[in-house]
Amino acid sequence: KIDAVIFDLDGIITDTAHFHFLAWKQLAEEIGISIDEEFNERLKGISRMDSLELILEEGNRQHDFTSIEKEEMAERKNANYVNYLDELTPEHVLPGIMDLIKSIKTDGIPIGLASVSKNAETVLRALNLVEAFDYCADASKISKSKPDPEIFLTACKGLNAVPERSIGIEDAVAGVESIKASGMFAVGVGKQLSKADYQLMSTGQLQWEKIKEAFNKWND
Ligand code: G16
Ligand code: MG
Repeated sequence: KIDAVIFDLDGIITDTAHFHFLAWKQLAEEIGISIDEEFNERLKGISRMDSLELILEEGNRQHDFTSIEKEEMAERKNANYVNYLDELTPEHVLPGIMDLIKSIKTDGIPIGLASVSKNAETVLRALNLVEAFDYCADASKISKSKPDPEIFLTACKGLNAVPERSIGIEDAVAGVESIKASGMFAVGVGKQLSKADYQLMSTGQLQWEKIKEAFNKWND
């Protein structure tokens, strides 16, 4: 029996991961640091302030700014990111996701969200997906970002689900680590996710029957 399926938001439900990258890249360039897509993999699932710290470290500038300046930089990044969200419509739900949600619902299994983003609700609204989720664990409900298991454990609790009988779906290295630390079965979508229990290269390959099969094997 599967208790719940819990989705990551950025990079799984929709490609806001790319908007986060563009917004950070611009901020980084303003202070003379250049980041690429490979470096960006390390920012996925990491909170806003922790992401900024990683970027400053990358440019060896971690001691050059006061905390007020850092707050201001994080706000600037967010304003830029939120601008991108204006373009978001239900058409931006990634391939395979709507079918997957439908199949899980047909089986009567609760669906949760685990996103450390303070913009999670705005994103779900823009995608017209608020109703699809039985419980959302977001930044307001946790104190530690991924890879800590807190966010996935919070989502399980909110759905009355036992982690060992639940499935998490993630595109980030830190996200897969968070799922595994919580005791859940991890579906990883993308490269660098060999720690996942079941790995695919794109959301379009997500098939509920195949996921259940892999979960049952793992659960044996
Ligand atoms: C997301 C992104 C991260 C982002 C974080 C905080 O986490 O993956 O890149 O830094 O949220 O977002 P915000 O600045 O909007 O609060 P998740 O858990 O949805 O992958
Ligand atoms: Mg993600």
